Amino acid sequence: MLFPYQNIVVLTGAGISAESGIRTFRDQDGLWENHRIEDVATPEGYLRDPVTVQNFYNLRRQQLESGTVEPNAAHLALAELEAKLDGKVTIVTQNIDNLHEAAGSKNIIHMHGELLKAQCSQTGQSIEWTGNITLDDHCHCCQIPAPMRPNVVWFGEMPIGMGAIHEALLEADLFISIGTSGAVYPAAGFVHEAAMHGAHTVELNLEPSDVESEFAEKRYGPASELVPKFVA
Ligand code: BJW
Repeated sequence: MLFPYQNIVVLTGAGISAESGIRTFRDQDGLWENHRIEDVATPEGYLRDPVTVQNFYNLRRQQLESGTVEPNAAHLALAELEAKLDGKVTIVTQNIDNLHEAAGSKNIIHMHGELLKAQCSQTGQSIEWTGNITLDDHCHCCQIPAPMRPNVVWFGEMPIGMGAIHEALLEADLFISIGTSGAVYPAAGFVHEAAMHGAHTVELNLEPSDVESEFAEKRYGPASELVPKFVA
């Protein structure tokens, strides 16, 4: 049977990359077990202690650049779906890794930023980045060069691409949420928005998320098994 949808929005979270060896945030052994959110994922934390915050992201960037992290069957199945579908697949990812790109997906919105980019702390302008970001790295866009910071969205900051995301949700006939706890807004509200506009909504996760009751259909298990089966 042909996949019976033509406008698909896929929201992904840390759970889709867990089986590729990237730590999630809120699970046992997640990143928030050893770090306080307010220290490493807020603009205030960065202002208080930029070295700790840069280190937190430098270590995660090193992991991505080490060549040991590869897309898993879930990333690959989504890329295959986009390639074969007679329609549109928009991946809205909260992840800052590059595993959707590595799998071959093309239409990706990184709403919480990208680890392999740095941004000017003054203007927000971003550029491709490899290696560590240090306090000595400054931008080329300001008259008085400003420090570079990780190109990520911290609590209290505006997520990236919200206009394009709302547009995609408006048109969607299918909304799939994969590997996200539903603990962080505005992403956790997308299921409601998609359903209001008439999309069928599906949760694929290891366990029920905080917004599980909003979904019309749910399947629980590892993403690498659920996603290829669902999009086949
Ligand atoms: C598996 C698996 C396997 C494991 N297979 N599954 C409304 C109400 C209340 C509060 C707010 C609200 N609106 C905004 C707020 C404030 C705030 C917020 O949400 N606070 C909450 C604490 C309530 N939001 C913000 O500040 C956001 N900005 C904002 O709202 O701007 C204003 C605005 C106004 C109007 C419109 C739009 C905007 C910004 C949020 C920024 C989040 N940043 C982080 C850090 C990014 C950089 C980095 O990576 O370090 O983003 S925090 C962290 O959480 C990261 C993630 O992207 C995000 C979500 O986490 P995720 O991906 O869900 O991971 P986990 O660990 O939570 O869950 C993993 C899941 O996978 C689990 O369910 C597992 O079971 C599952 N899993 N293995 C399948 N193998």
